[in-house]
Amino acid sequence: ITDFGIEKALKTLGVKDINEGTSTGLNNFSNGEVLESCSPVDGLLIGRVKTTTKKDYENVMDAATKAFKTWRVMPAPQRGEIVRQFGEKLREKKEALGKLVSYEMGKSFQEGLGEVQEMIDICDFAVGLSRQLHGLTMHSERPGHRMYEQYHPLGVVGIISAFNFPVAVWSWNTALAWICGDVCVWKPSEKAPLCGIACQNIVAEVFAKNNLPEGISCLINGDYRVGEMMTKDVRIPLVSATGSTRMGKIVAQEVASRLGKSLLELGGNNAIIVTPDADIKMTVIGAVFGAVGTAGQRCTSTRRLIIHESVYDKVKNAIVDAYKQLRIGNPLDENNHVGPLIDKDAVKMYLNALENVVEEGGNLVIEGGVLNGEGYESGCYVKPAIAEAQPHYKIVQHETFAPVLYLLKYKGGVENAIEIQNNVAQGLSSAIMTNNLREAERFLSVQGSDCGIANVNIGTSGAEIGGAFGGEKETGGGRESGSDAWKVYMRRQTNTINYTTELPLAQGIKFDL
Ligand code: UN1
Repeated sequence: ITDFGIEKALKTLGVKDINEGTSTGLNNFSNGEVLESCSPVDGLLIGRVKTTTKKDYENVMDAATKAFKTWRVMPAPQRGEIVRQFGEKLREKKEALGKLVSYEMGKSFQEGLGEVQEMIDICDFAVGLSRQLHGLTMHSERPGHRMYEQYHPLGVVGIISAFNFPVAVWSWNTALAWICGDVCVWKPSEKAPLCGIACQNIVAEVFAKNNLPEGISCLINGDYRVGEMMTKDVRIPLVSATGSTRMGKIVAQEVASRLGKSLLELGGNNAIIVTPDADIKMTVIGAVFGAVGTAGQRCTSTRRLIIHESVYDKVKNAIVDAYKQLRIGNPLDENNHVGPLIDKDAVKMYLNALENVVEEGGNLVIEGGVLNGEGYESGCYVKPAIAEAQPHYKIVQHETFAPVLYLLKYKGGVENAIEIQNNVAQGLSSAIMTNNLREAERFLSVQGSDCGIANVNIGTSGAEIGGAFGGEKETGGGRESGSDAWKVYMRRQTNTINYTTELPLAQGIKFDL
């Protein structure tokens, strides 16, 4: 196996053979069982991380709650300065971190770099935002009174992230939470724990240099049992969780039962509508990248193409041709387009999906299958597949986290395509390919897409950090990243101040003593 600079990257990031996977590298080491991280790229062990026990977790929460007391009184623009320094460090380590992301979870190195770029971008966004945590002022109905609202930090924010964006999702949450004055406890995916260690090492350097407690950013490791410590913990007012709808429902119920807040980013079943007025070349680029990028393991991955019957064959042939050009292999090798799936369980789910779609009557136009032999020793490399299917098939209604694309045909007006597109349980991302203004506007209108993201002449994946990111229905309803997503990390307070010597009551109530 060629090294592709992995050893050097691990060294740059301070990732060791055995990593003490808890909060502050200084005195809070983990004592739980050891988690092994094997690369889906070559099947080799990359490193090990100790998991967090209940007792370790208590130490982490002590560090976090203490750190909050220091952090919350620091003016927001000064917190922004710390986030700026964090962004600078990420720029320095972009190549190394992008490489680790690629090696630990299997996305292409280009996409690994893209993910780190999203981290840098959200830091820049957060720095500016640190001077814009605005509330409104309003006119009081009483004379000599002033009324306004302000936003205060919430406290300790819990972050649970998934393997597919093992570093960026954390940063969207944490960069905003930090400038808002919160401290964070992060449980990365147990499938990509070294990415968590690398990020913690980067941020720890920044806090140390500024004489700030590392408890502002805490790391815990392990499976759902460790996540559960946070969902049940009343000291954590907000849990932000990214992952499957199944996981999200459990988190939502746990957190709601103690009346905490949750921010959920769950599954998608994203479609591109291709109308008779679509630019076919753009459609192919958008659809193919959307379906096979990150080996179909983005929550924004394109799963369904809803194509008008009049252009169906043309679009199908163009996409099938493009799939024939795809190179599958080591994602660190920039000649390849598609890397491995995360693990063998994911390969099983992929194979199940192919079996199911055929059982339900679908037709595989690109067959798929698992790759064996030299370069594919990990057993996680699969061929992206395409199936002609019907919208109502169970498997088409389901999010399979793999490169399986379903081709669906629609007849008549764009409203029929929109109906098919909306007729699934999930509501994350959606797109229409058309040069027809009427179709595009209809798609964006109240009668249009019901998703959190609706694009015109762009695919479903690759959202920019400046917009609020998230979706409706089983996607969970949360919004992260840009726009006013910061508000979820703060508590809102309405203040009324009387600067007179009288105490008039609101609503004109007379109460003479
Ligand atoms: C995810 O898959 O969890 O829009 C996030 C995109 C990326 C984020 C995906 N910016 O594809």
